[in-house]
Amino acid sequence: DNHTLSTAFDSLSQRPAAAGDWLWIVGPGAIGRLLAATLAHARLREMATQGRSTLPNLLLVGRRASVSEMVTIDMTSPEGQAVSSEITYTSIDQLRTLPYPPPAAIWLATKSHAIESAWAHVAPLIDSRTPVTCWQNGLSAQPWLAEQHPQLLCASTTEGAWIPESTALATHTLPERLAVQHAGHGQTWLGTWSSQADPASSSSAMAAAERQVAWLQAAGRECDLSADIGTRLWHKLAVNAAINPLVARFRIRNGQLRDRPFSLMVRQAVDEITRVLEAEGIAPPPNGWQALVDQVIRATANNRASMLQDVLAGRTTEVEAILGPLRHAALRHGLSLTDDLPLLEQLHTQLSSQQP
Ligand code: KPL
Repeated sequence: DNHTLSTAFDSLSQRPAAAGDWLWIVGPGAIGRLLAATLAHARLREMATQGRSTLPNLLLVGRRASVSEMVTIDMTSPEGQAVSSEITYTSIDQLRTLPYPPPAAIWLATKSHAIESAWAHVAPLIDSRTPVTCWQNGLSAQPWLAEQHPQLLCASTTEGAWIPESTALATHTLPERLAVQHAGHGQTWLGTWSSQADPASSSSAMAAAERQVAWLQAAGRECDLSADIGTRLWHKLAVNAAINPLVARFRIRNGQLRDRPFSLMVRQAVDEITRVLEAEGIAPPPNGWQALVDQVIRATANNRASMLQDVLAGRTTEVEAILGPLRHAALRHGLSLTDDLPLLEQLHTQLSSQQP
């Protein structure tokens, strides 16, 4: 039971009992580090000022073994302020052998293509009522996980974060200090995946979403509930699909998309994306897709987009999670990949052939 598990856990770690709920954050990449550091810092601040905290204990979970049970995340804010937080860490292989208390919630912050393997480790350790939140880009992890687990929440965020070169994921053992650069403040939306699920499970999923929004707000992040997270995810996918494949293919920073010939390619990509989203019945943003994409390019001009970073580091890219759902939607609606999406199709072929 919970009590025995937490007692065993505390005697193993020789630390005083950590009262309260546990949140597992699976995936110590840029977003996982940003989320973990943000919540850990806010929890410490609440503890110091109020003697208690509404925020959960955190367990960061990754593929790699670490030398110690605690890791330090060094987060630098967009304004250049540095904050360090100590966080409990375990490798995903050890999750099943260490007697951690069952989590109150799980945030899956892996890359989209790592979701199945992460889930294979996590699923046997939780019950069907545990709320699980998908933080993945694109729209392939979410529908897959919805088939596996009823209590599914999804997050969509425009927070920007990257991992400085020196602590990138190169070594076999996780370093004791993990850096993350919070590149820009953004907005996060959280919602339940399916409102058509059975009413009991969807109302508890909604309560879980409200609670998680409150955690992020208490930590000072812009975060709101979304009644239609599916549409939010399509909107982010549309922006990612217009930017990421092009900058990854041509190895350029986002801002270079404003110059010819790339600006013409962005226009064509946006036209192709618009065709699919119209067929799919996704309402455009108030000023249209092109204006939204131009605005994101302007705001992130200096960025190396995530897909470019993956290409440069020789990692698997999220091309399937981002272009896959558009291609599948196009086919569902009777569009032709070669005639209606020629540029996206070409980028998909080129980038898929480069996957390690
Ligand atoms: O989200 C992004 C990414 O890098 O994946 C964009 C919006 C393209 C900004 O770089």
